[in-house]
Amino acid sequence: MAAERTFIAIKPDGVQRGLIGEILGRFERKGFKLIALKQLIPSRELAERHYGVHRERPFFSGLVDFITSGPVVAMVWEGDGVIASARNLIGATKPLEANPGTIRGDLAVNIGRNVIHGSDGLETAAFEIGLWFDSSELHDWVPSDQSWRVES
Ligand code: IDP
Ligand code: MG
Repeated sequence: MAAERTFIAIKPDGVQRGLIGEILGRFERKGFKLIALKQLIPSRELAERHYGVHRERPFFSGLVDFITSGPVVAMVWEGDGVIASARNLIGATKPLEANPGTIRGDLAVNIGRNVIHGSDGLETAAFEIGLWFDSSELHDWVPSDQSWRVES
């Protein structure tokens, strides 16, 4: 069975606030494997497709304005249970309700500036990875210390 993968993006507020290293470090230290990483300013079309499920919501156009306003750091992380675990590392959508110890709980105060995105399920993850990355940008590899994290 193919290993589980999720799409994670540091939003423009996280990049502008200098939180890239802090956020990457949390995923690295947890023990997940980085499969892809790039910085880009998303086009409006990409942002609208990414947030397509929220198209009818009142905050949609503001959300698209924000996510296209500057560089985003887009990533794919891999590991058993990574989709749900990443959501736990990220914390609740409303930063004031996110638990301390989570990225949003520790680093954000506002729902419209909540620093990071993470896929919310298997189908969404596959859709978002395909939307943001070409398959040639995904790199499988074996970390040299893998046996110290995962039983073989
Ligand atoms: P998620 O990012 O935790 O998965 P979603 O409900 O999928 O949360 O919403 C997507 C993004 O839309 C949120 O991360 C947040 O930035 C923004 N958002 C959601 N609800 C609101 C709102 O009520 N006002 C403003 N922005 C919102
Ligand atoms: Mg969501």
